[in-house]
Amino acid sequence: MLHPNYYVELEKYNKLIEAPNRKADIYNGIFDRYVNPVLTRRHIPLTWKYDLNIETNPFFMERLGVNAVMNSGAIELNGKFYLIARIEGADRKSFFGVAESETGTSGFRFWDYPIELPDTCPEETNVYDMRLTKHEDGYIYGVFCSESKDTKNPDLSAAVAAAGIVRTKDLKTWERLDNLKTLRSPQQRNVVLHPEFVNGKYAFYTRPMDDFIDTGSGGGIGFGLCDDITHAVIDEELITSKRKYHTITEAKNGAGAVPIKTDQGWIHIAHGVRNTAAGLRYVLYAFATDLKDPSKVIAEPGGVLLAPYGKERVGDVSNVVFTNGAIARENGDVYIYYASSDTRVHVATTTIERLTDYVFHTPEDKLRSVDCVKQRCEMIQKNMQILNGESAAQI
Ligand code: M1P
Repeated sequence: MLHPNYYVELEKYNKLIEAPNRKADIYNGIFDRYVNPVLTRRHIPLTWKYDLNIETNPFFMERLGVNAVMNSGAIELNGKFYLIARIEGADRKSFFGVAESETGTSGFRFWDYPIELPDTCPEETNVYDMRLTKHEDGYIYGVFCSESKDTKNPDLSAAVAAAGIVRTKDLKTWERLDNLKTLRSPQQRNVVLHPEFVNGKYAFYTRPMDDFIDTGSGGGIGFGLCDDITHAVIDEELITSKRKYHTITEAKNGAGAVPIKTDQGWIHIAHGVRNTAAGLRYVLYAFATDLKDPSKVIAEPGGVLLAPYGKERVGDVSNVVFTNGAIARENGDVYIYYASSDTRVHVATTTIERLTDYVFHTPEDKLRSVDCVKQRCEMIQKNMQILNGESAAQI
């Protein structure tokens, strides 16, 4: 028999999902943040957490709790917005669920069941952070981190990260392909499939790393080509956006959303990581690559595109924003889905026109204080001339 508390909790759940969202009153001219997150652990359907039967669950307890909903792949299909969220159970294992919305800024509702990926990899312990690519070959690909215990290392926490690959046409039926093999990098995370063929091959953004946490000798976001997506092997990885000393990417960086095609180049929204006394700080940054050669960086604004702000700064892994999904619509609107502090998912909206202006006209990082302050003073000086001209005109 159904527990009566179900209806009490259902009312709260529906109220949460039906709550409207609105733009936050924070201005930077680049994008708008929204007041409410679009997905949290409270968005998880009750049926995923509770045993609804009063006989087997008399106290209406959460039997299978959910800790967080975060890093989400994003795609638009038939005018609707879909997020493939990373859902972390109370048991620390992550899995994927599809949430659907009409507006992209509110009303995200999970489908009835989470995704059950084909179990082709017996050593795989954890899966997370799926990037969704609508590829020109007609499939939608999901590339995610497939994590296993490092059995060669006696440290209990030692793990190996690889890129798992699935494909689908409808987000319902998933075919699992072989994990990506990168012959020169022992570990991979933050791998993204480029939406178009490059020189007739599948192209991946990679993140070469020597270790599970430290990228070590990995110099930044990699790029590699492969012939066969069903047994994907990359021999050589070129470095596109490089890690640089005393910048937001010093400790590591990684590809985020699938690059957005514009008239002037591919726009990438990635994450950069620096180390601080309070631990790693993750922020989003953007850069553009050449339309014909997407490995070639043609514009890289200095500094942060989006950093953790206010409540976003606190969560399971504080001081983190992370994206693995953005939707660019035909009308030019762009929805950037980003998680804060490995705990919840937000949206920021902008347009292709604004993003292009940001990427191509924001000054680059001059890398040294003396040059950075000079860069700023030059802008101030021009502004002073404009302001003085205005005041003179008013006299
Ligand atoms: O905890 C912050 C992020 O850490 C990892 O990112 P990266 O591989 O760049 O360090 C990922 O595990 C990501 O899921 C997580 O949000």
